Amino acid sequence: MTINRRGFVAATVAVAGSLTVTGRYAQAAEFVVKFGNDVPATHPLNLRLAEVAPKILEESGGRLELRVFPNNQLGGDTDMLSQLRSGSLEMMSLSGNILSTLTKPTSLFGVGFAFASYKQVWSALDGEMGAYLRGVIAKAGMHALDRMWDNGFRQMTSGTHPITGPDDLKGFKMRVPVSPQWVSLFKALGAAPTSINFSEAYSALQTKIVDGQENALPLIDLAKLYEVQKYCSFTNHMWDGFFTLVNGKVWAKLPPALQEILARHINAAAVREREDLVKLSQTVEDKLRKHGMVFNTTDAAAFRAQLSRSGYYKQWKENYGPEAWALLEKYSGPLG
Ligand code: X2X
Repeated sequence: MTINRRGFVAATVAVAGSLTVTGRYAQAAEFVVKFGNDVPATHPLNLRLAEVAPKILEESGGRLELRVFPNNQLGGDTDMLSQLRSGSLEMMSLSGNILSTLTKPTSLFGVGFAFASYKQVWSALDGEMGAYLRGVIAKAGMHALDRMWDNGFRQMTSGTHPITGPDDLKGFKMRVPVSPQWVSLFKALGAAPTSINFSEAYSALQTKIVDGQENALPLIDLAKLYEVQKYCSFTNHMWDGFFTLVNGKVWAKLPPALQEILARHINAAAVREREDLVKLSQTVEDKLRKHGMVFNTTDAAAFRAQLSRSGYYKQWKENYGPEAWALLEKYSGPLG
């Protein structure tokens, strides 16, 4: 095998972090689509995107090139979302909870302790609830692909003391993503939440601007949050997932054949990523223990009782309205 100049350049770019695909297509692609996201390059979302990018280029006959920018390289979620809206960024993956700063109902799946299993999650998001939320996103001028990526069931971590129940959260400075749903959830639990983009979360924990954060175990590991956190409490307080968003005008300009290729490959990648995350979850706890993290379990009923007492469920039921709330309870069972 000879390594030609182009091959060398491609390898250098990949090492630099943007998972650019070149290859035997000498000319620039007709459509170059940048895809930004907030998780490390080692996260299954990025590994699966890196796998389908060359397939998209190949199947489109070199017309459509997907360039992936992992790990907040293009800015934090808030920045990327403005770029996506203005059209300077073509695609991104984003938690529906964060997107809800623009499209309120897309945080519906983030209601605290709504989902208890992946079976509930995927029947809701691949079913009627997902279709409803994608409709809301379309009205806001963005196109959401059909299959969401898994970001996992979230657990709380702390640098000061283990969270064993709501009492341990009193006044606790919790980093949460930029989203009214998250702020409301942790306020209702008695904590002092601060909205910080994930791009700044590690340093906020390191400099002790906040005491803790909450995320799924695979991301706690891949983003090395164990370096700046000691305790991990199994709370499963929220499931979170990413929509794949395309700027509405960019989507409309893509010829239908290219839309189909892009959507099919990325939807398939998302479904594989869900399986990857489940597999990772089976081994990651041991790994984090080896890094010195200390684990404890908690009782969901105690947290839920606190949320009911504080009027959290009642408030969100009114906020989302009866139609959306009924759609949530159809999958989660009665809440409140
Ligand atoms: O910001 C987070 O914590 C993250 C990466 O999980 C989300 O995108 C919601």
